[in-house]
Amino acid sequence: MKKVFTLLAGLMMLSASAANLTVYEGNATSLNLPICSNFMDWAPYTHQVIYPESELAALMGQEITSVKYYVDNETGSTLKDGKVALYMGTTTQSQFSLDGYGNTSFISGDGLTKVAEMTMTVGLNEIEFTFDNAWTYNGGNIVVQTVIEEDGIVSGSEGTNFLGQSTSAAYAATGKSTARPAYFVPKTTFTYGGGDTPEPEYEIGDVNHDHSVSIADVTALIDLLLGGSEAPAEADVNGDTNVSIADVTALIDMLLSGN
Ligand SMILES: [Ca+2]
Ligand SMILES: [Ca+2]
Repeated sequence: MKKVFTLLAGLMMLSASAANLTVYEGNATSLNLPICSNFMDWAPYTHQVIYPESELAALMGQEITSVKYYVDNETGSTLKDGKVALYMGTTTQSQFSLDGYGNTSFISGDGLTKVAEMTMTVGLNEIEFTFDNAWTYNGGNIVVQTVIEEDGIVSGSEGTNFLGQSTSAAYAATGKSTARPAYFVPKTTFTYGGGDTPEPEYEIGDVNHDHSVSIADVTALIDLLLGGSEAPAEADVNGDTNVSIADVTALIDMLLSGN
């Protein structure tokens, strides 16, 4: 009976619910990234941030469904209105490089996908872009681009302070006609895993998970029964929801019959 529960628990764990990955937690602040509210009336003012692959292991193969940023309201900042679009993509660049004039180049927008847009409102502590369609991450450095899409009203010089980390290398760039490197990365939460985690697929009888059914699986199954260790679903060869000596017989029959 214990083995049945083990099998059921294993199957239930394959369906994952949404999870979060937060990167660049810190108390440094920026008026320019991820969205520069002082240029909220200067569409299409653009911001790009690179997130190196080394920070993103938890996201591998996952569907990302939102990106969230954090406002430092303790500095009394205000968030200007205006519509902002958010794009996701990957890049081989690990940072932005300087040209001889202190400028840089944006990563081409051609490979970026627009996933969300929202109108900024005053007083938010967190700004979360919920994606219209999930964006699947399959490795590489992520680039997130925000673009002021429709002008809002900007009065005075007050801006929105976002929390994050200062950096020595340029992981970000901002600008309109000219891209300038920036030495700040915003605290960012990626929400992922809205769908089911893909199940590894093994044939029934492939007890040792080497993607073939052979005499080695008989040995593995016997070891497993003698050792009392947790049985994979594939070990239930006869399909009676229990893993027992009867499955050894069923597996040998299967091998002998060539099915
Ligand atoms: Ca096998
Ligand atoms: Ca069985």
